[in-house]
Amino acid sequence: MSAPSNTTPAPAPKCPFTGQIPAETHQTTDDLKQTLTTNHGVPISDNQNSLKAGLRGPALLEDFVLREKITHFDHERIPERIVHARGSGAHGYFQVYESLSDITKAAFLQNPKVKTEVFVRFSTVAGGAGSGDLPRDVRGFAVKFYTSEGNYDLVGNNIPVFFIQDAMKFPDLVHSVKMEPDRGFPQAASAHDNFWDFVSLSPETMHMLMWTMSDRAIPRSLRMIEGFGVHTFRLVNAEGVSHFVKFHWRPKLGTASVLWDEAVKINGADPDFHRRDLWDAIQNGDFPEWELGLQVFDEETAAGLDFDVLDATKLIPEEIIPLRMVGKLVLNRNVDNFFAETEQVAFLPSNIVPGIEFSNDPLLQGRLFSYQDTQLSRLGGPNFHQIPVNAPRCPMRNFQRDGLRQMEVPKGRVNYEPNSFDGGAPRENPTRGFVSVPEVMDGTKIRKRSETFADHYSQARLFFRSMTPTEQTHIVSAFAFELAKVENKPIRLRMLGHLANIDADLHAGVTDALGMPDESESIEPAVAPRDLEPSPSLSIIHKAPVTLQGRKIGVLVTDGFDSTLLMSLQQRAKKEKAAVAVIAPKIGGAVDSEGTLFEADFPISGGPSIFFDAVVILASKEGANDLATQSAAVNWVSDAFAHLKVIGHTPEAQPLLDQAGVTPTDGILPLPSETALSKYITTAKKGRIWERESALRRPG
Ligand code: HDE
Repeated sequence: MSAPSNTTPAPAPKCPFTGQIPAETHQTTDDLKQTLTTNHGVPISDNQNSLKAGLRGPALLEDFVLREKITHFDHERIPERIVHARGSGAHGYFQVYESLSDITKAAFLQNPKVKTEVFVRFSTVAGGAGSGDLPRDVRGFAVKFYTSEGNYDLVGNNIPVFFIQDAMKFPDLVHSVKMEPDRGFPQAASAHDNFWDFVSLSPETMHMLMWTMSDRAIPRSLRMIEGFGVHTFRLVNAEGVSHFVKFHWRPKLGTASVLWDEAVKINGADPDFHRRDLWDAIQNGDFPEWELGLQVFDEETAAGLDFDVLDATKLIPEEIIPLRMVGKLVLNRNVDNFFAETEQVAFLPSNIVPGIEFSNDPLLQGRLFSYQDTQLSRLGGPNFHQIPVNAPRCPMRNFQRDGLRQMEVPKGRVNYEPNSFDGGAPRENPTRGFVSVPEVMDGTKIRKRSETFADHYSQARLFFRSMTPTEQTHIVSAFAFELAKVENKPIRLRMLGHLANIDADLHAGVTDALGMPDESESIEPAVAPRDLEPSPSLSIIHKAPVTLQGRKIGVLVTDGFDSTLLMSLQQRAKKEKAAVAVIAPKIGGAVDSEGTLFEADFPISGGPSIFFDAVVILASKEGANDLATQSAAVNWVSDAFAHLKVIGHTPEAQPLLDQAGVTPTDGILPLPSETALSKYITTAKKGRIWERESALRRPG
């Protein structure tokens, strides 16, 4: 049994006579229910001292209390996930809008009144468990549905395609992106030789690279990422009719990203930026929500597409097969214990339920084996399904027995089937049990890739050409940044050759940003790329919602500030479901023009403007003049400007703005009085001022 948790820290115990904190602190109790015990329940009398031979003598081997405590501590860490090691999880539920019985018999997709419990874990891929939240990386989006017919795991990413087409290449892909084996760096970064060497030798990675070099790989919040099942799956209805399906998660708050310069700075200022944001939102009752969208299509439609639906490096544009929105996912409960739940959760793409099936995607087929296998070493044996976060919520019975970490005590003589001893023992169920779609299989045993997988450039080109000019510039910059970190020039030149095959402007942009105009290697594509119809739905900026919901406004105040403006802003932000944080020169707060102290949420150094979506500077004349001499305050403002944020400011703040190089352009809004706040809110709802960027930053 674990000790009761205390959320408010108690003051250190003091001696009642002297008032001093004693040299050794013993917090004792007479209540057996509150008594500390060993793992085996033996009450502990002293939790501060080991058993010794004399006060100053050596420790005794018989001190079972010490040995148990230390042994447990020594094994507190389990092997971290080889990929997706850094993650954040939460509980919630999923609910369909209407019965999906036309396409699937899955029990949890039948009744709109049923809320199916879920556990969701978001993750980065390349970094270790202690790495920062904002590397340029794919995000994992794994959902475990505890359905009435067993656990269904939809283990997806925030990008709809993947680097490779066949599971055989996965260990090489992961080895190449992880820290280089001789030197042990870089951590959580694809910007190094090994990664670009591997991908430039694997043209199938080109489409995915366009996504990872785009803003999708640096999300603003886990609450603002899309999710995708990536592979093609099957849905099967009660009549046995099967359809192909692609799964999509759409965040209610819209999809949003940070800028690369922000990502770099956030990683330093708050490496837990995403984890904290998710935790805080749930804690505050702002439950993150996603809609589940399906692209459902039959074999004939699949055959008519100009790529193979079994190829995970391809997507089906929504403009070709629109999404059917079928239900919602709500995360409404933080974990009670990070290790027990987020760390020990075991997702298995092989966890499916009647009504949902796999396809022959060779990447998916490899995953069906890998995840089960991984859990054996990560969670110490075959009984990891008994860990509470992994256990099905519906009854589970079979004759699998024993093994490491067996937590259950199965009763009775019979541990096999068929048996004639126990009429009540579990038996197979031909009608309700899982039956696979009787797909005809007839092929030669072969180790080869299908030619229908050979076009590696057309969809990469489609993606680039579907972006707004701003997003294209960011992609160019990301390639330039990453390739500039590649020390071996031939790797850079090889990669530039691929970019030339994708798009001439992309190639020109990157070569120009690198200062390497005419040196690319020429790469002969296996299949010549085609010009496909652009898909605007792939652009984040194109479909950005006009909203402040879930966003955060940072308000910088100084002594003598006008608190009516602050309070009015707080009210308006609340109406928009946005949060406001107060930043003052010191954490103690600032005194307004009436002499009232307002506590701060952050001091300037601890609350840089990179944490916020829009900012306001409520400085008095003296306050602004003073802050104009302080680099932290000047950076706060110049960063907000360079990161294209809407900046509201009192006229008195002008000296600080001048010092920060803020020029009076779009999105710089003076706030002489409360009435100007409406315009501020309307402008901030539109998000960043993208038009500002070209004057401030060149690609590279
Ligand atoms: Fe994974 N992947 N993966 N993966 N993956 C793991 O499983 C693997 C792939 C994804 O929050 C591991 O339990 C292989 C695609 C997520 O716990 C491991 C292949 C997609 C998570 C593994 C892939 C994913 C993982 C590591 C190629 C998107 C984190 C620990 C055949 C559709 C789940 C673990 C969590 C985790 C293997 C490719 C998503 C090693 C062999 C494609 C979200 O088993």
